[in-house]
Amino acid sequence: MAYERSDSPGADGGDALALKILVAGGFGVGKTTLVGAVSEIRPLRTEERLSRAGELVDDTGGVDRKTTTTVAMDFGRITIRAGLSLYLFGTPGQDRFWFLWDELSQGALGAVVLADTRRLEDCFPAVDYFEHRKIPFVVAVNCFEGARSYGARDVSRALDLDRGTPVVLCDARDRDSGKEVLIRVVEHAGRMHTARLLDTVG
Ligand SMILES: Nc1nc2c(ncn2[C@@H]2O[C@H](COP(=O)(O)OP(=O)(O)OP(=O)(O)O)[C@@H](O)[C@H]2O)c(=O)[nH]1
Ligand SMILES: [Mg+2]
Repeated sequence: MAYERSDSPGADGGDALALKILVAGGFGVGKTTLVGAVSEIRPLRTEERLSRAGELVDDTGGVDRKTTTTVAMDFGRITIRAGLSLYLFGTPGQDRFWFLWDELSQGALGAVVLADTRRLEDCFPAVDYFEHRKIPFVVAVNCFEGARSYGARDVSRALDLDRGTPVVLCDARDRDSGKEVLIRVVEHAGRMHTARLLDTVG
């Protein structure tokens, strides 16, 4: 189920709608940061310290000053407008937690794939994952300082995305920027789901 109706009323007095959105992408790309920046509730986090033992398996190359990593998920909530809120589920970034993705993606309306242009290839698995499962997604480039800036078109080409897949630039630490990304996901997912519906009836 991609959404649920909650008991609290929406602006027009109708039921409020709560949609599930995943925030995915490679290790250390800013998923936990994004969920924390936009969430109106204190986000649920499952961070563990990156340990010396983990250095052998945790790929910290290119990720500066990172001391913790997500081991299960992030959870947050944001109201997009009266009557429409999003439940955000941030995925763990490391390969060894892949087994959690199927569970987390159950019932998701759409997803954000966060990307870092210094390590663009790290988001290939997330892109593949959502493409195969036909879960609508947008690619959000988290613009770290010091990273060369690329246009949305370059990123789209480098990732070999379908033409309709939106690419947006963002700052995962900034609430408005994060909210903008989430609005794009909802719009894109809405278009994709409508097109599929028309396909099945037509
Ligand atoms: N300069 C800069 N630093 C950022 C930005 N986003 C995140 N960071 C930092 O980058 C590091 C990684 O952020 P996280 O949010 O933990 O990344 P993650 O994708 O959740 O990582 P995993 O769960 O371990 O895969 C943290 O030290 C953040 O403070 C950004 O936009 N700019
Ligand atoms: Mg994280």
